[in-house]
Amino acid sequence: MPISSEALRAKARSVLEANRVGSWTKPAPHLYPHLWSWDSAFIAIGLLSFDPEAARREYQTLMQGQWSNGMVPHIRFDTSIEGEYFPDHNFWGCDARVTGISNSIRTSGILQPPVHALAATRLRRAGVDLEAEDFDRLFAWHHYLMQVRDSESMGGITIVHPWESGMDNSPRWDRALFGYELKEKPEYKRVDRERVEHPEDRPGDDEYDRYVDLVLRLKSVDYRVDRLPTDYPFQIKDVAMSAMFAAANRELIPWAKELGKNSERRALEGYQLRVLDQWDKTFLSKPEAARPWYVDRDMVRGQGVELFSCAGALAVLTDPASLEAPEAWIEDLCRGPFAFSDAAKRPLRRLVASTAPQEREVFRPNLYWRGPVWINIQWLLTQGLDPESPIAKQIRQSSLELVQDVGFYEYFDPVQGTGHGTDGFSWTAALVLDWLEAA
Ligand code: 9WN
Repeated sequence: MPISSEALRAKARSVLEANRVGSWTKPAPHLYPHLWSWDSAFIAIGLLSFDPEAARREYQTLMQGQWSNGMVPHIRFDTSIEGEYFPDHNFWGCDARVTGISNSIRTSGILQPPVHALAATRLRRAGVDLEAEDFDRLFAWHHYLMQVRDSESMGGITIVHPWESGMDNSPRWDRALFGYELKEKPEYKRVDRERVEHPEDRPGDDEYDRYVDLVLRLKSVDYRVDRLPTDYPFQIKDVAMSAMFAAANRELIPWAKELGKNSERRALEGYQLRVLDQWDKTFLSKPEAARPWYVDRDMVRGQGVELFSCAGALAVLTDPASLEAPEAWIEDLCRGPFAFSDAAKRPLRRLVASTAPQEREVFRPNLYWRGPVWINIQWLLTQGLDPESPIAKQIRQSSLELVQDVGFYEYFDPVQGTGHGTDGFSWTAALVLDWLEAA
């Protein structure tokens, strides 16, 4: 079906406007009432198409949550509201003693994927005036990721909680999450399931028990990942996060040059080499396989997390030596492990599901990161591919058609072709705007 660009653009814009709270934007009207890190980076990119000044404010509000150690936290809370989201800022307990920044800014104690430099670069290319201080913040963020989250110098970012990945209940985490004994069921009350049409599309209580247990363990060391006890059960080098890091880090190098920041430039070049030189050693699944595939590395168990998920496909952002033709590779994956059965109601043949349909035991087409198609993943894939290639055009076109037909949902069931999670989802709108702008 042809895309009606003007109508889609107007609807996308109204989604972002409806979710706007002063200088920043909620990911969704009811389910997510605070500022989320990678959401706001995507939102800033979308805002560029109609309000560059709002894009700058969004981006800077997000980055002002940065801790004094460089970490950009996954949530910056709106402290004027209470009880609308669990866990709230009181539960996290990240006050100035923990964050090293003013008590007037309350955040969570973990991170999300480092797409921030991608957003900053897009803003700068569009003529938004970012300052040297904005560069310094990004540099401190990348330095933190390499120093604290890659303390072994393996060239990959370690996450310590599934929420850090942004792909919370992905089956990638099942073994690590359920592979340790939960000594005591934590006390808490979740509110997310009251805020969606289909509560069964959200992660289960078993998962939440462990999400909360991990938060409590992290809280006991003031979220200092460099001080985690040796028995901390969830430590995984995240292949998607590391690919996003490499793509974002690459963008920072010319900015450092432009500012004449030579020691920072050298450090960033060093980070880039660290990731690229060791990419295959850290993430390549089976070196002898005809088709390369990339998986997370479980640092506790010392093994790869063998699974076909969208995370491995995001290697296109990194440009590793083992990946000769990323476009042909994605085409091949879409015909192989990511192919949908012929019974699928929608022609989503060129979209990459969060978990590959071939992973029959764990694939659930409507359940969050266990199968649905997410728009930010399709967008990230298109950033790593030649924009003129047929596959990049197909991913973009199929995504736009899906949103046009179904709505601005959080995620989409690729078998039924239906929208799930929350409606009015900001990054779906933002990235649609960006694609329309680029067309
Ligand atoms: C936990 C806001 C966030 C996204 C994540 C998505 C979901 C939160 C939740 O919503 O996670 O951080 O409560 O489920 O998984 O990617 O950033 O949209």
